[in-house]
Amino acid sequence: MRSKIATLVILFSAVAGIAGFSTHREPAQAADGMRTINITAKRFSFDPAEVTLKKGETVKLVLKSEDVTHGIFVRPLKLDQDIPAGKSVEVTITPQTAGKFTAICDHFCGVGHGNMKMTFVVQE
Ligand SMILES: [Cu+2]
Repeated sequence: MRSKIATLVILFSAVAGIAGFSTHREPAQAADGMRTINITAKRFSFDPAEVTLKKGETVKLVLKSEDVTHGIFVRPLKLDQDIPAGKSVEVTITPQTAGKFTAICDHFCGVGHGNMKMTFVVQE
């Protein structure tokens, strides 16, 4: 009787393994090897307020809005992306110029919209 149960357990584990019900998960970053940076937009700021990048390094930005639709615009980084209300979007950027760049929210989001900014520092 005991060995029957053991066989069933082993069988179930094998089937579950084949079906991909494994509890082991690789971190998302390992899939494409890109550094991922999370930025949260919320009336009327970005968090973090400053992000440091490396010239020539492609990074994935995961942009999330916790309230209304925002935008993020930095011309020198060729970044111009809407961040839909309550959602996340992913974009990849590869900075080509070192420097300090100000990102602005370019989707009207309320009275503090004009001051909704963050900084990207691109190191040589
Ligand atoms: Cu805004």
